[in-house]
Amino acid sequence: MRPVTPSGALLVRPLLSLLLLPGCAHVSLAGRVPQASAALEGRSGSTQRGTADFFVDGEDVTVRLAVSGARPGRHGVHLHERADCSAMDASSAGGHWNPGLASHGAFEASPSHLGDLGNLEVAADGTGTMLLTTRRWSLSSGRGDDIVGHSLVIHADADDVTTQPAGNSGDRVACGVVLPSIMRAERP
Ligand SMILES: [Cu+2]
Repeated sequence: MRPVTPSGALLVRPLLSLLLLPGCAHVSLAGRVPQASAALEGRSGSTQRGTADFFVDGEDVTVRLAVSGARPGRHGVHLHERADCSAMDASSAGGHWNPGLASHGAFEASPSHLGDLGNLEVAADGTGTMLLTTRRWSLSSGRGDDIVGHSLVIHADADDVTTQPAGNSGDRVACGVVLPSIMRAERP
């Protein structure tokens, strides 16, 4: 269908947003190149896959997480300390990224770890997306709040954002190292 009148054109936007539902998370970041990404691979027996893309806009850092082949339900998501997903249970990623030595909590809660991202909701079809923006992180700054050099981990269970030190979120079922993007389209 091709809109030929102004009123017809108004229909295009809602139709497009229907086409861009979970699994294709380009809704608000269309055309932007991530400055860093983590390619997520299944661990602890999971075959799920996914991508976490990180975008910088002034002081804001946005993470867009998308997974497929995951178990439906809520899953704790954290940035873990070490850039190493090599272990089959992702234990090589170490504990939560927590340079401030704070207590574990919800995303951006006070207190919380710098790596606390809350929970990812996975739908019945095994896909899930998550979009969060924060000013607590930087990217390729070399500072203590730099997300590069850590790993993004998805857990088998929901993060209760209360239990120390990791929200009782169970096995590590996906892991990916955060790496600066090769494509630097937004850099001079
Ligand atoms: Cu974790």
